[in-house]
Parts: sequence; structure tokens; C-alpha cells
Amino acid sequence: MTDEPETKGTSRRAFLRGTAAASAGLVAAATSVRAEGADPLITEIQPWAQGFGDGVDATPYGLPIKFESDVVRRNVSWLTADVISSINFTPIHALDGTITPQGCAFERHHSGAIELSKDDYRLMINGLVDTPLVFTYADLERFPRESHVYFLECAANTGMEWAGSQLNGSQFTHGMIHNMEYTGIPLRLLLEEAGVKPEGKWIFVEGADASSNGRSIPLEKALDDCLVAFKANGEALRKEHGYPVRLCVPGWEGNMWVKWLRRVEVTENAVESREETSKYTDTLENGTSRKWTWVMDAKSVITAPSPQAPITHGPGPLVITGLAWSGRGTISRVDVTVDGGKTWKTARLAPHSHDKALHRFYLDHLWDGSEMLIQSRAVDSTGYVQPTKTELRQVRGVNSVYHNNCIQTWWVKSTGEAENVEVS
Ligand SMILES: Nc1nc2c(c(=O)[nH]1)N[C@H]1C(S)=C(S)[C@@H](COP(=O)(O)O)O[C@H]1N2
Ligand SMILES: [Mo]
Repeated sequence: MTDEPETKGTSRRAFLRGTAAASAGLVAAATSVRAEGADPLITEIQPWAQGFGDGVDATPYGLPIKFESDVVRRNVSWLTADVISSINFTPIHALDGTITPQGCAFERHHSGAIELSKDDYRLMINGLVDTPLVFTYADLERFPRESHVYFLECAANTGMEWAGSQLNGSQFTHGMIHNMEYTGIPLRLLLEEAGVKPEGKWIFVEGADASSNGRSIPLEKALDDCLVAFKANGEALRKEHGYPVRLCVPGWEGNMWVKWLRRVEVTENAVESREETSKYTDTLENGTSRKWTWVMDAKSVITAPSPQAPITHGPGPLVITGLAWSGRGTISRVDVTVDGGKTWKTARLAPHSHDKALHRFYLDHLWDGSEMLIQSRAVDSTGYVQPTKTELRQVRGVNSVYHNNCIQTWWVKSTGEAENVEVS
């Protein structure tokens, strides 16, 4: 526990003192709201207090209230030539905390989300093993299980921003990510049950959907922290996230997190499948490509204010907030600038951060009402610092797609509206 109440109280008092001293206008504004006279929302009995609400039998499984109907996945039409093999985006601009509800967590399918029941589910382990095995769902439930919070980021997240700032909103620039608490069985236990032969150095994992999305994973990672998951955020995986079983490959690119996991083959070498040759390799500045870039490097983004989450109040206290993550561990620091990188302030990290999971940061800023160029810069537990777009382009050029973890800039105007821009 890093956030003890004394520290919080002290800094809050200091912040309020600073507010009053620095902005007499703000104090006047706040007072005038209170002095406007009787507020019918307070003084009159409202409709919701004149009758009854819904009974406890009305909603066996709850959905968000209608006022939150804009907090939904969205696609980008020009990226969605075909909805069966496409992507949508998590509304990160409208969420807070770190856990992504399954209902609005982005989806990426190569051949659509399939309906596979627990009864019809089989998981095969074959290849270089002493005993090839097949598990039913009921078999899996009898292995010792664990729960872990992990982010899943598609390697293509922010991939449309290489050549210039393009999509107007953190949902679209950074929304190919979600963060859930997964419950499942360490893959190591299943591999041990089958007995990996000494020649086995890789696994090849595939899904039960038509695309199968086959990927090679080094055995070392498979035995380290890969999880054969069947629950997310406490409940069964949703169909679109791989019901009834998906693979979690913590900190590594989303493509390796095979959904509807049906087979794990132990192999001597990598298979070099489509998904790890023509796709999911990174174009470099000199025109060549590099492969096996599995880890998602440290990255962060300000989720509000941002183009879809403009400032809707006047000058004074402004909560700047966002997300930071690293496939190599935890986030040790996030710095925020409001002047395009000339000066930086260290943001407050919400406590209870997990390894290879999203971290939430806040900067309690006193906004003077003028325009800002806001950015966040993450530093992870290995000391790695999130690069600028210029630094990244020097290595990767502008024709790349995957693994864009550059610093993002929002231009916040004095109206409070924000736009996706670049600073050089
Ligand atoms: N079987 C299967 N697994 C798959 C895919 C797929 O199309 N089929 N898509 C992959 C890609 S590219 C990503 S980014 C993640 C997306 O997971 P999500 O849909 O739960 O967000 O699943 C991966 N696993
Ligand atoms: Mo992906």
C-alpha cells in the first residue's frame, strides 16, 4: 500500500490552497453557482421519488443504464472492409479504473466469433510429448487454478498513426486493448501432465475457429506464465473473447492469445505460420522486417481530456487521467506535460497495480483555460522510457503497422475540445 491517507489529505489540502491562491476567478465561479437560488432538483419532489423503482426480479443479468449508451465498442469504417475479419475498439475514453468490462472490451476476429459449448469443447496436447492428451472442459476444471489481471493489446494498436496523426479519439488510437482478471490453469501444469520431450523447444497453439490463428510460442514462455483461461472478471468468457477457453500470453502481443483454444502442439522449431510471417512482423526504416517481437513495450495514453472526452467546464481544477502498461512488468512512473513536452509533472499512480496489467494515472491540474498540448510518458519497472514518435520513426520509418508505442499528443483548445496532433 503506497497511498496512505495522511499523504493524500495533505496533498489535497495543498492543492485546494493552491487553487484559491492562483485563481480567484474559480472561487467566484463556484460561489455564484451556489448562489443562483433554489434548485428544483433539490427543493421539489422528483418523479423517481414519487413511485417505485424496478423490483429485484426485473433484471436477472444487468446491462448499463440507458444514460451510458455511448460507452460502447466502435469500429472505424475504413478499417472494417469485412466485419467477419476485423476489429473494434474499447471506449477507453469513457472508462476509469483499470478493469475493462467484457461487454465493451475490443474484439479482433479473423473469421468471426464462434459459438462453442463447454460440452463440445476439447483441448488436445500433442507433438513432442510422452503422452498425447485430450482434455474436456470438465477435466480442466479439476486442475489447480489461479487468477491474474493482465492486459491484452493487439500488436496493431496505434498502428494507423505511423505516418501522421490520424484517428480522432483515444478509443480509436489506443482502444485495441483490454485488461481483465483471468481465471485459469497454468499451461505448465497441462504440459507437465503430457510430459514434454527434451527435443521440445516451442509450442504451436491454435483455435477452433475457421482461421485457427496458429502461433508459435517458445516453450520457456509457455512454462512461465501462460494461462489456459476460462473466466474473465469473475464470469465465463464472452463468446467474442473465446468462450469457453482462451490462452493468455501475459505481456505479449494479443495475436498470440488464441481464443477457443483447441490444440497445443509441442514442436522442435517455430512453425512460421501466416500469423508470424506475412503478419505480425515489423517493417523497419530501411525496408527490411524483423520478426519475433512478441513483448508489448511500455506505453501510455491520456484518456481524458481527449477528442471524445473534451473538457466541459471552465478554468480551475481539471483531472487529467490515462492508462499506462508494459509487457515487461509494472509501471514505475508516468510523467504528464501540458506544454508539448517542455515541462513535465509526475502523475499519481492508482495503487494496486499488477504485473503486465493496465495502470491508471491521474494528474490533478489547475487549468488556466488556455490551450494545451498534453502528453503522457511511461517508465516501466525495467527503466525503459516510452519513446517519442520521432525517436520511434528513426528506427521503424513510417510504413510500419505493429508495435507503435510512441508518446501521444492531444491538442486541447481553450474551448475544451481536443484533437489528435503531433509535435516535433
Ligand atoms: N482463434 C482465434 N484467436 C485469436 C484471434 C482469432 O481471430 N482467432 N485473433 C487474435 C488477435 S489478432 C487478437 S488482437 C486477440 C483479440 O482478442 P479479443 O477479441 O478478446 O479482444 O485475439 C487473438 N486470438
Ligand atoms: Mo491482433
